[in-house]
Amino acid sequence: MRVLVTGGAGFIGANFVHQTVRERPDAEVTVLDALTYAGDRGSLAPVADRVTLVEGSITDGPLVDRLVGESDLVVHFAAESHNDNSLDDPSPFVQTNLVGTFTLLEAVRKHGVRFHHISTDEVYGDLELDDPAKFTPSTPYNPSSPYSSTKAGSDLLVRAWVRSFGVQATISNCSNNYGPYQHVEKFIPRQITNLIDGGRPKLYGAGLNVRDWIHVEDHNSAVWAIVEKGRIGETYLIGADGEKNNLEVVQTLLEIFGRDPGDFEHVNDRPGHDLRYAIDASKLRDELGWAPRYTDFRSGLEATVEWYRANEAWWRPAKAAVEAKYAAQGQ
Ligand code: NAD
Ligand code: TDX
Repeated sequence: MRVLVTGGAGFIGANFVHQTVRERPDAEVTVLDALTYAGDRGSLAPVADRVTLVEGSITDGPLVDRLVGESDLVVHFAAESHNDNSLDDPSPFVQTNLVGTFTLLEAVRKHGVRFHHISTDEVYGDLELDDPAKFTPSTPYNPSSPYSSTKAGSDLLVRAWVRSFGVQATISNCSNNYGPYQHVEKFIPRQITNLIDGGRPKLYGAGLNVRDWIHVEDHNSAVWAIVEKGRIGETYLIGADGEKNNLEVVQTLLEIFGRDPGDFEHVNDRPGHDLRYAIDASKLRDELGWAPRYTDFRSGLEATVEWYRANEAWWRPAKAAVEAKYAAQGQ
């Protein structure tokens, strides 16, 4: 099977490529990635002999048309993915997340290629901290940020291309991922690398916002389950019942590093900061028989800390500029 992975040099896409190469010897993998600040050729180095990396943008119609025409399946991870950046400059979010997804949809429509669209739980907005409810596939869309609104728009494009043009597509909306190869701008790698450097974790506001953490390997095994067994046109929510507030995550990291549980800083909050995300993944579990394997958050976090300790050469080049940008925002 010829698989085109967009955004395969980013965090989740690179882990997807590693998992695919490891578990599916007959898959021929091509990655289309613009190698923005978030993409790193080095993330694919361990599988370079099994993967063709094409440097280019999903907004490039002729390139996308050619690559899709040579594929049996497209798994679409490429996106501008960081909320804080979308508050600074929304324009690449509109280009990549909306125009890029549109460009891919036109190509899969023309060539009749199976398409899986990777999206986020943030399209549903947020939940109250004391609300027992979780997001389900019927929760109304209510995105808060330029990032999540462009992801919501891209989901709606996919749904419309399924209904209007019979495109063979599925959608997944996943909760917050953690694991190897995540950019140091994101919450968990930022705090791990601060701690490796002897610094303090930085909590936005009071640190009470809740995220529903899932290991990236579990996200990607769910994607394969949907690609192989999901019903065309359906949306599946991916989550592993991993709700934690940001303060709890920071305190677990401090414990892993043998530091004092109070040794963190409160910094400026994110404007419009979503309070809580929580996923009801029962459709995925019941219909497709999927289950997560990384159910112990603390040991998943310990393994992730070990990965960042062992792979300083991978993250170090980006660290100073990320911290300078945050410092300019009081974060
Ligand atoms: P990331 O920022 O680490 O990686 C994005 C990748 O896309 C990078 O390699 C980048 O170079 C590439 N890219 C950006 N613009 C491109 C363009 N125009 N053309 C081609 N490539 C381009 O993101 P991630 O965290 O790996 O997220 C991957 C996908 O998963 C995104 O669609 C995101 O919305 C979704 N998602 C992420 C999470 C999470 O917790 N990180 C959770 C749910 C869903
Ligand atoms: O230094 C920090 N301190 C802090 O308290 C950073 C960088 C973040 N935070 C908070 C903000 C959020 O409540 O931690 C939480 C997680 O922040 P991010 O890692 O920026 O993730 P989030 O905004 O929740 O979005 C992520 O999950 C859903 C991904 O970046 C998205 O791509 C995905 O769609």
